[in-house]
Amino acid sequence: GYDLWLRYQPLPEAQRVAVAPYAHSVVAEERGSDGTIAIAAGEIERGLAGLVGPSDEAAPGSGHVVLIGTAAAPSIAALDLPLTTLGEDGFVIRSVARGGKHMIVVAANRPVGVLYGAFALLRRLQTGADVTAFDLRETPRVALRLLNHWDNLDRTVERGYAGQSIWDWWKLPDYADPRYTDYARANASIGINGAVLNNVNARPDSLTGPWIAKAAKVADVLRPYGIKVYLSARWSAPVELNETATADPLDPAVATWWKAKANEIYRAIPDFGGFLVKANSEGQPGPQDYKRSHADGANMLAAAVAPHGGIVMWRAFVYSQVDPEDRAKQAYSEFKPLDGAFADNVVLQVKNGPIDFQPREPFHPLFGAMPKTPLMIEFQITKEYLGFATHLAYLAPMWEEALGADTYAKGKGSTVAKVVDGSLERHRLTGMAGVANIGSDRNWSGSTFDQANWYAFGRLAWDHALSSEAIAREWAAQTFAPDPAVVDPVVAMMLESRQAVVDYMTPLGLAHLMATGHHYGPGPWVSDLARPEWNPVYYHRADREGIGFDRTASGSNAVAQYAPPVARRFADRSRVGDDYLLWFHHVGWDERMASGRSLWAELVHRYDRGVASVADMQARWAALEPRIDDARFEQVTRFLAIQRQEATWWRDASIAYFADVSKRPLPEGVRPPA
Ligand code: GCW
Repeated sequence: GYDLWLRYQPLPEAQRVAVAPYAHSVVAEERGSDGTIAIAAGEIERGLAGLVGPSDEAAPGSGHVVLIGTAAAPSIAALDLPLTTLGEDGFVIRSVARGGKHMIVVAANRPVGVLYGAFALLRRLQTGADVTAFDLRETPRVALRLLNHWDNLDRTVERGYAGQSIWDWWKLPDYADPRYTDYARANASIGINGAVLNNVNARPDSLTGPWIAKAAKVADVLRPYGIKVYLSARWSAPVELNETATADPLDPAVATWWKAKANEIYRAIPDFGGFLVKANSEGQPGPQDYKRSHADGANMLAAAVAPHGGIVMWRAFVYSQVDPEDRAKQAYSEFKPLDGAFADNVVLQVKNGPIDFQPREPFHPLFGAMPKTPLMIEFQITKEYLGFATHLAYLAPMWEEALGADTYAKGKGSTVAKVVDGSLERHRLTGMAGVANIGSDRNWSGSTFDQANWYAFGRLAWDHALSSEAIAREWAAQTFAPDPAVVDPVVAMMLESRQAVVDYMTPLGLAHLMATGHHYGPGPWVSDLARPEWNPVYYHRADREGIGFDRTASGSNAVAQYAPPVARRFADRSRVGDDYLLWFHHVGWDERMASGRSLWAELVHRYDRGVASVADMQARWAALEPRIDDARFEQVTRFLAIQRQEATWWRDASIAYFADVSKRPLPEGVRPPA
C-alpha cells in the first residue's frame, strides 16, 4: 500500500508492446539545469520501466522518444506548440510523427507544468491511452489546491486515523525523512500545490524560530514538486509568546509584530504561501475577543504577508452562542455582512456544508452570497464523521454533489463549482482545501480505499468537471490493475459506499447523530452536553409526533439564507426531496413519503438499505480474491466485516432509540444494543 496509485505495474500485453519502444528514450534538455524537470524525466523513466517491465522491445535505438520540457528547451521551442494559453500550471501532451519515428511530447510554460504532464502521461498510459494519438491540453480550474494537515506539534493528528503525523518535528530540521519526498511526489501526481503543515487549532510555538526552521526544511523538500508550505496561525500568538500586550488587530504594536513575523518566515521560506486562520471558533481566540470583526483580523494579517506575495485563508467555520436558535445559520450571519470588506489577498475558506462535514449536508449558504469575496471550499478527506479508516466510503460523490449544487446566485447554473473556481464573479484567488487523511501508517491513509479519497480530492481540485466515477476508474486501474474484471466491481463498490454510510448513519437529511467527542458510532440519544448545539437531540428534534429540524419560516428560517429559488425549494415539503427532508422539515411519523411508505417505515427502510449495501460490498469484494494481492485483500475483507457489524449497530441503536421516542413497535429483526 505504500506505493499508493503510483505502482506502475506491467501493462496488458498489447499495450505493453506499444509503449516499450519509448521506455529508454526520455529527452529532457533542461534536466541538468532544473530540478523539477529532472524529477519529471526521472518519473517517466521509472514509470515506463515499471509499465513495460524487462523486454526486448525496450532496447534503446528504436528512434521513438518522449520529449519533455518548457519553451526554454530548444527541441520544444522548435515545435511551436500553443503554450501561451496554458497559464502557470497547464500542459500539453502530443503525439508527433516524424519520418516513421514517433515522439510523445510533454510541454508546459513552467517546469511544474511539465511535471504535471509527466504524471498525466503515466496515468493515461495505465488507463488505456494510444501512444500514437495523444492530443491533450489541461489547465487546472483553481489556483490553490491545498491539503490542510490538522497535525499537532507532538505528532498527534486531530481527526487523524492513519497513525502519527508524517512530520517528524523532533528530527527536523537536521533530518528530513525520505517520506517527505514520497509525499511530495504523490501530491504532485494529482496536482496538489500547497500544504498547511499544522493544525488549525494552532499552538503559538509553531511561529517561533525553531519551528520556522523545521517548516523551512520541509519546504525545501516540497519545493521542486511545486508544493508551497503554509502555516496555521494562532490569533493570540504574540500575547502568548509574551511579545505584545494584546492581540487586538487594530493595535499598531500587534500589526508590527505580525509584519516582523512574516518577514522572519519569508527569510527562511522565500516562497511561503501564507496563513490559515481559525478564529473565534471552538475556543480559538480571534479578533472578536477585542470587539473587532473577522475582516479587521484577516486584513491585518494580510498586510503582513502582502509585500511577499502571501495570502490569508480565513476560515468561516465559526459557531458560538451568538445564534443559539440554529447553528447552521451562524457563519452566514457573521460573514455575509462583511462582503467587500476583505483585503485582496484574503480568501474565505468555507466548509462544503453549514454544519460540519456530515455524511450529507446541503451546500453552505455562503456560496453565492458573497460576490465580492473569493471563497475557497473546504472538504474533509479524513473521515471524522464517516467511519474513520475502517468504513469504506468513497467521498468523491459527496464532493461532486456539493460542487454541482446550484446556488442561483446569478440565476440558474450558478453552481458552487463556479463560485469556487472564480468564474461566476471573476475572482483570481481560487482554491480548494482538503483536510488530509495522511499519517505515518505504511499505507498512508489508514486503509487502501481511503487512498482513493486523497486521490479524488486532488483530481477534483484540478478539474471539478471530472465525474466521481471517472476518478474512481482511474484510481482503481492504477491501484489494483487496469483490468475491467477488477475495475468494474471495485468502482461499483466505491460508488455505492457513501450513500450506504448516509443510510445507516444519518438517513433522510438527519445529521450529527454521532457519539460525543470522537464521533464514532451512534449517539442520537445524547442530550446532556453543556452547549445545546453539541447534542444530537438538538439536530434531529425527534418527539412523539415526528422528527427533523424545521428550518423553514415556521422554524429557524435558515432557508432564507439561500437565494430565493433555492429557499423556496428547500422550504417546500413536496420539492425538497428525501435527501434533505429532515434537514429542513419536522415531519410527522405517519406522513407519506414519495415511496408511498410512512416516514417511520421509510426511516427503517433506509437503515436496512444501508446495512444491505455493506453486505453487497462484501460480496463484490469476496469475488475479487483471485485478482488482488493477499495483504490488501485480507485487510479490506476484515475492514468490511467491521463495517458490516457497525452498520448493523448504527441501524439497531438508532431505530431502537427512535422507536422509543415515537412509541412505535420495533421492527422485526432489530435488536436494541445492550
Ligand atoms: O469537525 C470539527 C472537528 C474539530 C475541528 C473542527 C474545525 C480542527 O470535530 O476537530 O477542529 O471541525 O474544522 O475546526
